[in-house]
Amino acid sequence: MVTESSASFLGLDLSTQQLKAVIVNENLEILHEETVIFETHLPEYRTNGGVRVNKANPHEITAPTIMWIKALDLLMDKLIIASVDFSKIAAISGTAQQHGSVYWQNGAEKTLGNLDSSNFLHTQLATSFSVSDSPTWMDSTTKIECRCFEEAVGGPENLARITGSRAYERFTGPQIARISTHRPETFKNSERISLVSSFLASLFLGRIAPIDYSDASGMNLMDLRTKKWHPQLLKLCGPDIEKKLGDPVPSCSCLGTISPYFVERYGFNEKCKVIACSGDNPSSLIGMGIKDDWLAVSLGTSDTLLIWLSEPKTVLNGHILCNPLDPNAYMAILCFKNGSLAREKIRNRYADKSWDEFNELLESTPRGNFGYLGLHFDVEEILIAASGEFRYNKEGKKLSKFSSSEIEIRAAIEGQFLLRRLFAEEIGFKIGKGTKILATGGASCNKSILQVLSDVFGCPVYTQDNVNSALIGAAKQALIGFNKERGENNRADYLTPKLVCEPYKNSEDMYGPMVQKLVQIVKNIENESKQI
Ligand code: ADP
Ligand code: XUL
Repeated sequence: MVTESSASFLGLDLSTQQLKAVIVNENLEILHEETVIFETHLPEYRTNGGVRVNKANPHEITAPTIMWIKALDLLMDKLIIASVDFSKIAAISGTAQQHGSVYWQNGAEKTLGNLDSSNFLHTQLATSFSVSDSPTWMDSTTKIECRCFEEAVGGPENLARITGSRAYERFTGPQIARISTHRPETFKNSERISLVSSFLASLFLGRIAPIDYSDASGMNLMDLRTKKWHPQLLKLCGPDIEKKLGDPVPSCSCLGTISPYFVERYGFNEKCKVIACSGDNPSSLIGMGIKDDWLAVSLGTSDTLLIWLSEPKTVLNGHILCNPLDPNAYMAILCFKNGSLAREKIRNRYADKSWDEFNELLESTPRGNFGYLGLHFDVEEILIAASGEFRYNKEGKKLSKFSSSEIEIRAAIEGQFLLRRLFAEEIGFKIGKGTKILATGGASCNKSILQVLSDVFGCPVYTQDNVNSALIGAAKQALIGFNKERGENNRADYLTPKLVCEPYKNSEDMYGPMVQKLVQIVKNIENESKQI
């Protein structure tokens, strides 16, 4: 039975489409949850799915910064209506879309520290941003800046070794560099620059919050090993950038106590701690509670793999971030755009739009699918520069179609997971005794699909009740930071995954060689795509 008698913790998730809050107790049991959806609850900002695409330049994808603040005002009101006792909240933390940037106007920090508790935040902070529309992680206007970042340190491989990623258009360093070159006056008038996560923390702190190490590693700016901004890369971002960014801090560190605004307006305890916020991927890692030998596989719109690493590998495919739980460890993110949408396409085409029929057909085919393999890149894949449909037989010969719906279905699902395994191994994930997969996201309710995942990786697959791992991760950050501040150790066992499937005996004999074969197939596909 969940009671509200003890301390509680507030976690927020400022994602692309919505702002969510969860309040949990010390056992991470959920007491309240509220959501504000930008497109529907704040239609006055005219976003699609929380963002605006510039018609004249479709690569420019932004979100009105003030909309995020108004969403917080609305969310707080929803929590009042839900009778939340704010005085019991011991600590707050948050998570947000990674890579986006917020530009505070000169004088904004002063305004933030002197807010009138009888008024909304969004009315008081309306003129606090020098750039009114924040570049988001979906923005890809920075091709030129990306090349400059790579050239500045001697090429993509060096940039990946230093910062954890080669230059990516959505990364914050190139975003900031673009603003400083295209809008020098605006840049000059920006007193501070935040990530979306540190911007969220700033609102609660009443001053500009530092960026945490994990989210900082999604900027192409920080040296992963020293955890300091890299001087040559910083230079590309414009004058006084060091002052504008401030020094990054360890994840889950306590930044201070909540601003008087929240104490007076909502009745927060003045001792309530604000814990550093982070990006949604690091927070998901925290929320899922995975460690060394766990692989987190999110089967959402796109498929994302999160991997715990003890060493920072240099990879040109994927991203290495500082680990939010262990200052000496790292984490890897592998994102595959063709996830659920590709599975849905296959279902619609070969299984009459029904997951039940899809599963029946999938289960009616043998593991290994007689060597038939399918790769479906309906949108250009991130880690493989290719798009289109590719089918192969056992000998690696290209085919235009397979002989039956069930072969098509198994070929596509095995192809997806073999590809994920190939990149996971390349990035340093070792499959062996004790390896476990934690599956999340929309498709993780499908046991037939999870069985293929289990067979291809040769390890058991678990799921967890809490689907929004980033949000629960944010609440857990609050709890971790609060305990650390009190000098107490954190328990590791808050969430208990449930075993769903185990691999069939000898599955490795089948899939091990198939992964090897895939190496050449991927090379061929990339070469073919280059020629088009
Ligand atoms: P997002 O990444 O946008 O948060 P979700 O994690 O909610 O997305 O996943 C949504 C996807 O889940 C849908 O596109 C749908 O294809 C997939 N899905 C839902 N139910 C099933 C099912 N029974 N089997 C396979 N996939 C499913
Ligand atoms: C990760 C990435 C997205 C964003 C938005 O590199 O771009 O996952 O964090 O959610």
